[in-house]
Amino acid sequence: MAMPSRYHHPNQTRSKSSSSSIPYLLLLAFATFLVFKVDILISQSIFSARRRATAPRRFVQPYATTTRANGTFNRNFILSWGEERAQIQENGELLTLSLDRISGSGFESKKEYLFGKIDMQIKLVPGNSAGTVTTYYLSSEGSTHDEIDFEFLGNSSGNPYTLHTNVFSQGKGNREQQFFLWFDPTEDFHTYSFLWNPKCIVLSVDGIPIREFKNMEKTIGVPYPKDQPMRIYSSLWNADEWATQHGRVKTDWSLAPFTASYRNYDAQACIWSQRTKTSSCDSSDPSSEDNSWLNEELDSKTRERIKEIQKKHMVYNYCEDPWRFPEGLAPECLLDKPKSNDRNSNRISSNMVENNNNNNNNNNRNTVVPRKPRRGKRRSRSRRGNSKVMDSK
Ligand SMILES: *[C@@H]1O[C@H](CO)[C@@H](O)[C@H](O)[C@H]1NC(C)=O
Ligand SMILES: CC(=O)N[C@H]1CO[C@H](CO)[C@@H](O)[C@@H]1O
Repeated sequence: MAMPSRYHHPNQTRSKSSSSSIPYLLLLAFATFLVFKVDILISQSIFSARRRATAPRRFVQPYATTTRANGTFNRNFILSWGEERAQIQENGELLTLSLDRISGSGFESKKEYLFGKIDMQIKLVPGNSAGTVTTYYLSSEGSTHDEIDFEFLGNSSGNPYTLHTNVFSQGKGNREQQFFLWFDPTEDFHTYSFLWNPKCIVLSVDGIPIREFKNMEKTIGVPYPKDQPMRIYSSLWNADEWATQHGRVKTDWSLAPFTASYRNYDAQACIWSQRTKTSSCDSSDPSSEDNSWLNEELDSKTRERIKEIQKKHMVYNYCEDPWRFPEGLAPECLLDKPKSNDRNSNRISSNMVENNNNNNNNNNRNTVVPRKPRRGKRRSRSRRGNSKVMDSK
């Protein structure tokens, strides 16, 4: 620094004329300026370091204060696998999943729910999404798990996504219904909703119900998901060995990373406590919360509308696939058929087989019944994408 040089020659400085001290004064002024400047720099960097240290803490804080409306995804979900491929952005209001050759990614809800009305807006992988599958589902854990599925099977450019749906109860699924959507699900966000209450499960797209699974335990003994709490899960992964056109069209990795986006998550749901084995809806004051969704049921008009939608947009229905179920269709399938005068159920089911032959002349024995993407245990990472898929044929 400049300072010491002054002390090296104290006498010389004094004995010289005032004009010769000017450079020293300048030097002193410069040194003072430098010290001051460094001080500012140091204090600035301390400040920004502190800010950096506190920012992440704020980021993962599970509960926002009431003054902060942002942070929906941070509050409700964890990024469960795929490392940096899953990201929460825009103040916690946008979540993206991506898939590359090495891994897909996924997220899941922090909490478990026993019943809920849950909306999510999703924008799917655009362009050539062949081989990719975006899942969005509710699931409990264990070998006799319950599960309610939306799965989006990608396709080559210009060809439609398949919206695949299923309902598992006590470990048993085989209730696939598939749809082609009436819009391009990659162009914009669309809302996909679960209504799950003790009476029924309804899947809706942009508020339009496309599928209902009623609680028919009492009437025909079909198990209904009502005792096991579920989490919300979503993932984007590669399933090109089966997903697109029977596995004939593979993922084009030159287009990676593939990205799907989520926003406007909104839920009314009963939060399950593992510790007390109770649901928040049991204890909550019914007058303080609007839990009317817990008793919601479809009216006959809406059921008619579902039939219309299905007639137009459904491309696969387990209830119309006797080849796959030679031992007989699921009992709930026989209920939904229009009542004929003949009450003999055997007769009804044989009529159905004939109807199927007429209605589904495109659906022959080769109908793709998607192999279910199996998930690993909760929080298991890449295993989910790599795990064996079940061949239901
Ligand atoms: C992709 O498009 C083809 C042709 O339209 C269609 O047959 C198929 O079901 C679509 N979906 C998948 C997942 O292959
Ligand atoms: C849901 C919500 O409040 N979103 C807001 C988050 O913050 C940004 C600005 O930082 C707003 O534009 C959003 O509307």
